[in-house]
Amino acid sequence: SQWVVLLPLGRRKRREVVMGRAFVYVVLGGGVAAGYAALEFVKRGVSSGELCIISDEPFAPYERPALSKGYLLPEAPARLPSFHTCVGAHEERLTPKWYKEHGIELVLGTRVKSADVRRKTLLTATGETISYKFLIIATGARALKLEEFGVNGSDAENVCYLRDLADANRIVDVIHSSTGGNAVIIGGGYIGMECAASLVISKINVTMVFPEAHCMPRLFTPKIAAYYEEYYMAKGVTFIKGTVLSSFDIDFNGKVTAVNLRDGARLPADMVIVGIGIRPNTSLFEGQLTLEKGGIKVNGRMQTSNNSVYAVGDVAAFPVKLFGETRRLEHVDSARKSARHAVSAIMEPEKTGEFDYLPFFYSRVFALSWQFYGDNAGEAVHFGDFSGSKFGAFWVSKGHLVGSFLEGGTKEEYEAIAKATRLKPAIEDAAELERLGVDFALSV
Ligand code: FAD
Ligand code: NAD
Ligand code: ISD
Repeated sequence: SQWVVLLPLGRRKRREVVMGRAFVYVVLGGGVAAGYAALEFVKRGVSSGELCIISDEPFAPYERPALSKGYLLPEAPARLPSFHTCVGAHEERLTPKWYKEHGIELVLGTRVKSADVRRKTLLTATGETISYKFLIIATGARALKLEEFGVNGSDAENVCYLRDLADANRIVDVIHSSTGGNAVIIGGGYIGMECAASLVISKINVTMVFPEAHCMPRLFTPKIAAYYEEYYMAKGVTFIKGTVLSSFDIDFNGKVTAVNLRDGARLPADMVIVGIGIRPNTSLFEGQLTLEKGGIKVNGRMQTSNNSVYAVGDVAAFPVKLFGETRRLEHVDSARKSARHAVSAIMEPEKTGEFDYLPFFYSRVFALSWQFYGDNAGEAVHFGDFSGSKFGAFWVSKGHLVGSFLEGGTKEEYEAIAKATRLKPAIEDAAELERLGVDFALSV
């Protein structure tokens, strides 16, 4: 519904007309979680005019994972509308027309600049006040900037980050002007590894620089990392490990021409991609909601410290029942499922239990494809053929299987490691687990 309020403003108590709208449900943020929340609201019978999604991006929710994979490829690149949510989970593709047909208000290209959880209102940068009965916070995260590590140059024309479609379009332009040239990738995490593959395919010479001893340090063991690094090196990628950049050489046109490293090396560069981690977008709610692990703390119903407010996706720190502790996960499966769970908890509270989530991460680059389930805690037991194309690892903690990684598996094998990880079977003989490998999971 629409409403108009007369507000006393300033010392002279001027009265001003403020336009506003009221909805039963508001999703703040229009990314992956918002798209899956919308689908779940419709499945559970939301009425026309009850739901509003507010996003500062000018697009209806889309599958963000496509941006570091298909979107950057030189041949038949992925483009909207092909990857609107919810195609990533093999569900309906929700185009802007779909939202319209279901009476869902998409407020796009609009930033929310403040929130008042006591009054149940959001104030947009366009001056509109949007009120809600239930709010789902799905603001995701922002890319960390080099400046936060004391290095300037993020605003150079050919220095790129990757969080949203605008960033991806910029990378595509810079790739086009760098063909045959040199790229330096700062960071050895997901963005670094996936972008490196896309750049190699686009015929750009890639050097990756990161401070740790191996790539993907948050998840991979040294042995797993060595496999991927060797594969990448065979594709022409150079790894410079154990150091960080100290400065850029920038020309008169505002373009980086070289990257200087703390160890004294100087790398000529036609383009730079920075992937050095993220920070959840919590700032609107700091001082209003309880935070934990850098995110907004929620219970097993995705409900924050305020009963009317839920949080999902990258921004939510939720109890992972399987581990008995609160975690904040930065992956798409978690965003999709936490969003659906929140909607279920709001619309059918009596039928909704605690979120019981098995963490799932994956990546696909070149001809490689891996999946990981659970927790990489305890001791890693590697299995399979590390000189071939199918291998993996199980993590064993306190005598139980808690995590599983598999490269090159079949659908059946991935399902088996997921099931086995959820069951947390007791492991008495690590040597036997190593010998059986994926067959262990298939036998559980
Ligand atoms: P997001 O999808 O980031 O959506 C948040 C939305 O909120 C954005 O649209 C943002 O603009 C908007 N917003 C924020 N603040 C405001 C505000 N104040 N006002 C209005 N709007 C606001 N995970 C995987 O598991 N596998 C992958 O292969 C994978 N690939 C990825 C590739 C890339 C390039 C990136 C960046 C991430 C990838 N991820 C992947 C992670 C995954 O995409 C995220 O976990 C997921 O997008 C989180 O969903 P979300 O809805 O919480 O946040
Ligand atoms: P990340 O946390 O995966 O990796 C960050 C990397 O930055 C570290 O591995 C480290 O090598 C590097 N680093 C840290 N400080 C540095 C410094 N001072 N100088 C140089 N390097 C430094 O984060 P990301 O790669 O930026 O990815 C961003 C987000 O996108 C994450 O949430 C990630 O989960 C998500 N993402 C996920 C996937 C996937 O799941 N397949 C793919 C792409 C992006
Ligand atoms: O989940 C995903 C993923 O990894 C992608 O690349 O969604 C996208 C595409 O499958 C959607 O086009």
